[in-house]
Amino acid sequence: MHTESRLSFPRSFIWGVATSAFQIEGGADAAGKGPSIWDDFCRLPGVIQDGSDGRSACEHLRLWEEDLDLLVHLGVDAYRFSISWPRIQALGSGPFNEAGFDFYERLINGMVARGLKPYLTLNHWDLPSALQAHGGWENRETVQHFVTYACEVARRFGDRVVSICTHNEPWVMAYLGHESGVFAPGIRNRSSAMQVAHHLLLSHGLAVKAMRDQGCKSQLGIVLNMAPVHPATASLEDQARARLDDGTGLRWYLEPLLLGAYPADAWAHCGPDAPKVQAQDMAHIQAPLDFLGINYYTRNVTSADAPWNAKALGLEVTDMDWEVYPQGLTELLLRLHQDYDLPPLLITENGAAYADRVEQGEVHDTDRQSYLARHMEALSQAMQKGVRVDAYFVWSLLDNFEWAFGYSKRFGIVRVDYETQKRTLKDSALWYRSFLQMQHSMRAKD
Ligand code: GCO
Repeated sequence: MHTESRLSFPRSFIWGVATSAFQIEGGADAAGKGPSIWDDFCRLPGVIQDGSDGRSACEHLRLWEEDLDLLVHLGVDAYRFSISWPRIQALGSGPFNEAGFDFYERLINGMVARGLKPYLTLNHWDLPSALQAHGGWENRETVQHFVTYACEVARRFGDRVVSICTHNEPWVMAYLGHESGVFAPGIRNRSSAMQVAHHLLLSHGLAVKAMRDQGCKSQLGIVLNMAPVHPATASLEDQARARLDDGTGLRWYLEPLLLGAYPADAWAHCGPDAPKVQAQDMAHIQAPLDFLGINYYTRNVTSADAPWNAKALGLEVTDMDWEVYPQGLTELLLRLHQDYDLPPLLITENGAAYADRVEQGEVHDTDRQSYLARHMEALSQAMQKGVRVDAYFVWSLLDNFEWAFGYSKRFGIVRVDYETQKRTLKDSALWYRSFLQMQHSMRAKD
């Protein structure tokens, strides 16, 4: 594979890997931790494909030093991780849990001591169950609890973490959590979903302002999942459908942040399910961003009749059956650059699940390596055309708990044997490592 030679990135570019708390930490009942909505959701029959849960996951709570050493071995500049809110505040309001804070204190200090830049996420979906008992994100009071939590984290860690992201993928929490119900908390109600989306955005804006007002030095922003939406055919129906899906899935989240308003076409489509928005909410949501994180995996193709099935059409797909479509990343970035006045962008997640095989202790995941290389090339193309992107994070460092798919899908560049918790670098990790060595030697020549 000679893709590397076509890749050109600024010397200051940040390379990393990403994980999230619930997917790797385990330690579900560690000292002082409260349950999260994902702990509860996993107990419902039939919702997790392999019947598993996050109780032990990758046991990162115990093995965090080994995992940080892996990051050093890979040669990444940065590590994107998330904090489990119920680990540091069992009920999501009231007293903070010092044992929980100790863990993140050691983890962050461990990164700093190893020369790794910490990129912290406050909410990667594991809301404290106690807040869900009062309506969770549908209840406007959760907004204020989140701001309190954010300010406490920023007060303790803001001097050491490079960046703080409020929410990871609000669309997933709103839509998958409250409309289709395939993710925690498993609610199926469109008007709840719309209200949740609004409260997530509002809590983001208020938290950013509050953290900034208290003098937090970290870069503050949010992470959205994004995909270009293509019509399956040139028919007017398919085109209209694609435009609407772009409105409800992408612009619904992006435009309040950047323009201070919901997109009119998607709003009209809400009908009676439109969220309740109070005076000043939109101004709060539009708080200036130091960065916007983008998680990119695939494109969406929409069709007015049968659902689009990339695999059945013989297109290249990953083990999630998501189409491999690297050019969509270039397209997406160029479109954003053209349509909006953007803050610096970060690619906060990009990666792929494949059904890896272990052969004599090795994993020759050329499919994942090729996926990553082609997406890095697509990123580099957009940057060469003038889009400012400051960082790229591979999803994920480790195989981990892939939500409703449990442990049946492997996204890691490092394999995890869940019986022994042994970590093994896959070929994709070795490739990323040598790519990073090249980047670093170019920097050293300056
Ligand atoms: C997301 C989440 C990750 C997932 C990954 C693969 O982007 O959905 O941030 O937690 O594991 O995306 O589905």
